[in-house]
Amino acid sequence: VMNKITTLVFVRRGDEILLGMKKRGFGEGRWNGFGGKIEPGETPLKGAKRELVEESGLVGESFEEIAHIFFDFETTPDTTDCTVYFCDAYSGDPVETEEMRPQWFKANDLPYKQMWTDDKHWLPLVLQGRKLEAIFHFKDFIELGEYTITERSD
Ligand code: 6OG
Repeated sequence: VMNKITTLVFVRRGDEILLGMKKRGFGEGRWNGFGGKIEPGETPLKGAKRELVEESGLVGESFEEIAHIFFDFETTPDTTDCTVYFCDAYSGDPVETEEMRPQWFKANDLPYKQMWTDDKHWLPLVLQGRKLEAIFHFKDFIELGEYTITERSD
């Protein structure tokens, strides 16, 4: 059993959110924030910053931790631990990379049908300013089973 430690960053610009269309690998064909597995010796924050540059070309200057999510799948023994951040200050312009094609979306009109099926349950809450702790049990890589979302008080 492996626990993958990952990060996920949602860059905000006014009432818009930058998402990337994942062009290859895990999550291919879906819009998501930018992120991936952290490297040995790296903190989640450092990993988040590195993945954001690698996948979007943006250098993030402020990160706010907004959620901590566990994902597991009935079809594999592996679990994913994901620390989620908002990034509200950055430099550079989004560039398409081999992994991701970036695009700005209105925060109140995100393409949930082309995102992971958990996102519509928790992203609207963090966009309202809540901080969350959540667990999502997936039946496979598409169908979501049970989940719990709790609000963090800190
Ligand atoms: P690599 O393993 O390709 O990074 N991730 C998920 N994001 C959402 N919204 N829902 C899920 O439901 C996810 N599972 C993984 C974490 C994978 C990236 O995808 C995120 C990482 O940012 C199952 O390096």
